[in-house]
Amino acid sequence: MADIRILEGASPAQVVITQNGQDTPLPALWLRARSQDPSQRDVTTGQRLMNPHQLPEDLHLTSAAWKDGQKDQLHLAFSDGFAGDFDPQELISGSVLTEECPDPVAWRSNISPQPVYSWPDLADEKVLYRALKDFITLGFLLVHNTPTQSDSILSIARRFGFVRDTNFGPFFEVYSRPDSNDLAYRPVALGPHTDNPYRTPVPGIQILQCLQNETSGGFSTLVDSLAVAQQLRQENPQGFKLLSQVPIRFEYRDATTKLVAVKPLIELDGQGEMMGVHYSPRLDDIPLMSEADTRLYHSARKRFGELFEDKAYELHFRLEPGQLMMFDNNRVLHGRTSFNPSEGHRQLQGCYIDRDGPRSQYRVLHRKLGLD
Ligand SMILES: O=C(O)CCC(=O)C(=O)O
Repeated sequence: MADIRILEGASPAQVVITQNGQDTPLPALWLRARSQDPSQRDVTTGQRLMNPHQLPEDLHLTSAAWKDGQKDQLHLAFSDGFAGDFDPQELISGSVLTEECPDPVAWRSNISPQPVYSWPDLADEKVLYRALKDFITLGFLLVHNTPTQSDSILSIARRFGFVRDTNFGPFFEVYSRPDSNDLAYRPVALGPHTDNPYRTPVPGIQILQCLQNETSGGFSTLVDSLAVAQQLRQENPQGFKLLSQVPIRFEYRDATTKLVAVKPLIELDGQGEMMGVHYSPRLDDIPLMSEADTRLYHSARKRFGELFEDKAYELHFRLEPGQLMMFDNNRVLHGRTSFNPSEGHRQLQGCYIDRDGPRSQYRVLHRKLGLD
């Protein structure tokens, strides 16, 4: 439990946050920028009206006191002449930068229960909240009993976020046709991959909905790259580092489009934590490196690929008409087994939405359902 204290006798005045018996000083520049005073922040949007970059570098507190002797409002005065009230709870929550979403939980093929929801049930906000929480944690959802009109996928997608239009249109039809502009539109097996690594930004979330499958094949697969990358990092830290540092090139082209992006296969954040992967062996080229570095890179990528195809990590299921999978395209890889179009028609529709849609809805529902 954290607490805000004024450091007795400090000069200049000093406010600290105390946690687990340890004091951490709150710098005047940090405090001043957090002011919620209406002269500093717009009351409706919470957006700042002043530019904290312009504060004097030697800014310090000239006084700190509890307002009216109560510990629910701090009154702080600063050397640039500004003085105002500060809520200690706001300072405590602001002391940790968080996205206000649950942390991801890596999963393998034995994940239980699987996050399966029925579309009509998602009309209930409590169920929707649970589904969003599962999605953020696990990176995927399976939704059954969805409407299957020819453009239902768009209204389904809009339930979760904003649709990302691309050169394939607001949504795309996945059925077998000769000479089509992507291997996804042929009956061949597709190994685990992320979609469109050649775009900037890469589409965040993909929805694939089954409208028809009269064939005995065309099973869907999902693999959590978080679980696979944890394993690779443990087995071969040097290989993991190479995959996260060496940029590779992804390309897509057809008669009217040429998309190219150069980036590492594994994307890390500033703290070295996994953000996601860009993985599509049918679309990538590695840079020219020395013989030795090429072998090292090859062996790391080969092992990564083996793990992606390892059944211990893979969910393997058949999407029936009206069922869909929605997955974080930068985290959860998808694939399908081959099918024989002469057995009958197989048709899926797909579309992309931005990654932040479900996260925004989750936060809004969290507050609305009184869970703050
Ligand atoms: O046909 C499928 O099940 C998946 C197609 C696919 O992987 C894609 O469109 O990216």
